[in-house]
Amino acid sequence: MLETTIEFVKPAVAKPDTERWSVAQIAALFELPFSDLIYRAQSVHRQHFDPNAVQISTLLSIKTGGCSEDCGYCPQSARYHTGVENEELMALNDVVSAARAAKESGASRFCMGAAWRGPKQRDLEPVLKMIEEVKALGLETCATLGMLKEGQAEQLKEAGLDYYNHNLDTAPEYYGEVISTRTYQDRLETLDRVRDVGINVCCGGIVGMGESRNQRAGLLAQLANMEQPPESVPINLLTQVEGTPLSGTDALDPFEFVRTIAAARITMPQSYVRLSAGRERMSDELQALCFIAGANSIFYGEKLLTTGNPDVSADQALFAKLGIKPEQH
Ligand code: SAM
Ligand code: DTB
Ligand code: SF4
Repeated sequence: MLETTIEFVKPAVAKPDTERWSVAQIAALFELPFSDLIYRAQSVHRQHFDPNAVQISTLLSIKTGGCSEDCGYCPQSARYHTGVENEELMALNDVVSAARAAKESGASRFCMGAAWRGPKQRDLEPVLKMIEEVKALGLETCATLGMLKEGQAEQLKEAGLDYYNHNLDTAPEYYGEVISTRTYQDRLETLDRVRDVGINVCCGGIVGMGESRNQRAGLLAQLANMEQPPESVPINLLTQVEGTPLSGTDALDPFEFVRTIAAARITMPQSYVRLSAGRERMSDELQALCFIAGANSIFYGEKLLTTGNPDVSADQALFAKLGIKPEQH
């Protein structure tokens, strides 16, 4: 198949040309013999992080389903028949109880997700209250609410939001195959708004959507070449949900997934690389390889937003077997 390559979509603030990773350089990392790549990633990891500490975040879907967007991977889009019902925004008390439970089971960050194209002002106000109360429990706060309009990032910052998650999802040239209702540029604008008000950026993507290796490298180039790369980089392995357009996509080779983690670690040495969606279908051994390749964050708790995640007891057993300790903030 003929593949067009867009080298890099320049965000408003990007690294100078001399400091950038080219897509070809990142693709060359993917081509390394597996041991050489892992050795390099683990060496970089040890220069910047405790190799035996993993940050843990718990996710809660505060507003599930009925989303207007057409993201081809997403069970929450109203356009696909996936069995996910359209629910209202959760009540404040229920969110705070879930956050308290997450803290008790060892999470240091609580991430609230909403199936919105972006928040309307009347949506944002109750979420600001949730952020304030979750923060008051002594947890780091994170939210993922879609695109932000002018002035909204300021309000989130004011409420005490520590991180905003907004993913680029894939390389610019593959993006149009997956989503049509918002552009890559829209996403970069939201990320700039978040960065400008001093909220930490959580931004990554999904692999296993049928993209090429070059396109996986292209996603990483886009992230690594931001003037300030994201503090947190979630790497999701597509969770295929029946009814979504991407259901039935050929599964990604697990070693290719580990290579993606390693390349993320090498190109973004100071970022937390989060092993995100897809862990439920990964063996302990595969997850251990991901940690060795530089992943140092996970989503913890039995559910992601609408799909499953490993049992807390399974994660605790895995951490014990590997001598990994949860990182405190
Ligand atoms: N609606 C908001 C938005 O799209 O920005 C926030 C929630 S949205 C579900 C957050 C992210 O979850 C998406 O950007 C995508 O990267 C990830 N995601 C959604 N469905 C997924 C799936 N089936 N497999 C892997 N990742 C998925
Ligand atoms: C991210 O990168 N992955 C999380 C979080 N950010 C919001 C979401 C994964 C969702 C997986 C599909 C679901 O559970 O609905
Ligand atoms: Fe909506 Fe977010 Fe799902 Fe896209 S990823 S359909 S914006 S909930």
